[in-house]
Amino acid sequence: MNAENGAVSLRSSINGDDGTVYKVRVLASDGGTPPLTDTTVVTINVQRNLKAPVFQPNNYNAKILETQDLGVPFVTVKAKDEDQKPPYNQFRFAITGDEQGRNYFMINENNGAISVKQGLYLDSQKRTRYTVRLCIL
Ligand SMILES: [Ca+2]
Repeated sequence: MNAENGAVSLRSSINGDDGTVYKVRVLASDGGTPPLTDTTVVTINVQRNLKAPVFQPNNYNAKILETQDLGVPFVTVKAKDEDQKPPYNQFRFAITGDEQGRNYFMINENNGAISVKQGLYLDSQKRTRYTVRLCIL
């Protein structure tokens, strides 16, 4: 702590320390004899979001029939976030990218299960390959 202006800064790295809340008691004293003082507590919450979630594996391939039942998962994606504590190791899934993925497919935001949202036989372009882009929130 800077004795002149009261600024609190880190003396050493807190990476690897398990604590997420630190309480620092701060004393102010004047130049009188005896000095008059007051104390306060500064509570410091450390956000430990050091790692981004990562899909494991990076790419998925699935083969389904044109008549795949709607809402029945046919592939489930997985991801991992190596942060130690919630909420920093929690995440949700979403479909992103162009409309081809979002029109025909949906994902369970919690468990990553992907299913068909709209019958593929309705696709006027009769595509046989769809690319679904996913993101982790
Ligand atoms: Ca994280």
